[in-house]
Amino acid sequence: MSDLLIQSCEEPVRIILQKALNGERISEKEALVLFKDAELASLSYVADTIRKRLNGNVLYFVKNYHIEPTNRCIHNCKFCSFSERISRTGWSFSFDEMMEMVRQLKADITELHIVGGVNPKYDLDFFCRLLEQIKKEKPEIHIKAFTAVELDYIITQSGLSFEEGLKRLIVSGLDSIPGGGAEIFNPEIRKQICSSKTGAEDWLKIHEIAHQCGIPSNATMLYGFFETYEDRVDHLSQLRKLQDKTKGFNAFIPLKFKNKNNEFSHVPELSVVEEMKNYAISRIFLDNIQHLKVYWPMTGLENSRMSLHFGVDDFDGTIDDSTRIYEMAGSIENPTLNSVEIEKIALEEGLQAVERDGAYNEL
Ligand code: V47
Ligand code: SF4
Repeated sequence: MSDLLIQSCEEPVRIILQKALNGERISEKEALVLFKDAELASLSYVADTIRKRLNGNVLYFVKNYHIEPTNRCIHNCKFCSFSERISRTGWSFSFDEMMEMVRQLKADITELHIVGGVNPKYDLDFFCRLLEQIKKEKPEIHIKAFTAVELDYIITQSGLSFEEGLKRLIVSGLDSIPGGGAEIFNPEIRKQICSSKTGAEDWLKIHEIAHQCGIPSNATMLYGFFETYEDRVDHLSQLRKLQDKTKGFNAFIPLKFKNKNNEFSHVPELSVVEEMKNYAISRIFLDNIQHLKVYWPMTGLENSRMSLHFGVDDFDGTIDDSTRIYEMAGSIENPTLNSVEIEKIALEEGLQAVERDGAYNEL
């Protein structure tokens, strides 16, 4: 039946999908053809087949907690609903306040995700001390912290090279780097959506150095403004090239632009069809990145469930109502799921939920 689906596609889509099903790498041009001409049902079939081949019939999740140190930020990204400039309620937690959050963590939390605005109040020494103290309190916890944009700022301010700065953070307890700040690599689009922020070259360089220093990272792509399919394919291609070199990316996380409470509120959000298509083509194109993650607090539960049929194998985390970034952009309020709820979602979608730790070891 599903092979019939592929056979019924017109050329060249049929040939490209057959190639992907055979385990062959597709080119940038071929990915573009899929974006422009492929039917959603056939993309779903191929992405789902690849997901099963890579990860079995499993839906991974992690018990995690987010600390967002501050929403006071020197940058002015037009899509941001989180920064004090837009939300009008600002915070910047002190060392002790963040340590109190760590002490209050439930015993079964295995991953701490620390990401916030770029705020000169915090420097490299501050974050190294914070990491050291967290590891003293919770030696087993995996700390995934600081986007390349935050790293760029704190390391540059310290006068160290990226390599020296990253090594200091790693010695202090940093275990991996989250995927934020990648946005879309095309410099022209970046100029329009986040002009002051770390450019694509430095974003990629910081991740490359982190991989060389022995820690993994994730990668994101923020899409759905006025970028073209060519821009998205170029973004995916730059990630695939770096991954060929370092093998350091654990997961890719596509993030569809949400338009509430930001300077781009006039830009309409993409349809769910476009969103699912983007998951599927990401899964097909990124043949060297093991996991495709849906960040459910942002995507919403209904669409997140649907994404499990378009190549996604990683549901991110339990979150425990610890993030504000997406709620502010118009997503789920008070996001939290327990493992029983994630297991139920997995089962209803024909998958088996498997708890993982921050390093993707099954627990
Ligand atoms: O870099 C900000 C995006 C990112 C909006 O690595 C928006 O495990 C859509 O990267 N609409 C930060 N997206 C979050 C992030 C992340 C989240 C969860 C897990 C991981 C991981 C990484 O959020 C930003 C930006 O691309 N973002 N505003 C918005 N209005
Ligand atoms: Fe700052 Fe991040 Fe918001 Fe940009 S997206 S303004 S870097 S908090």
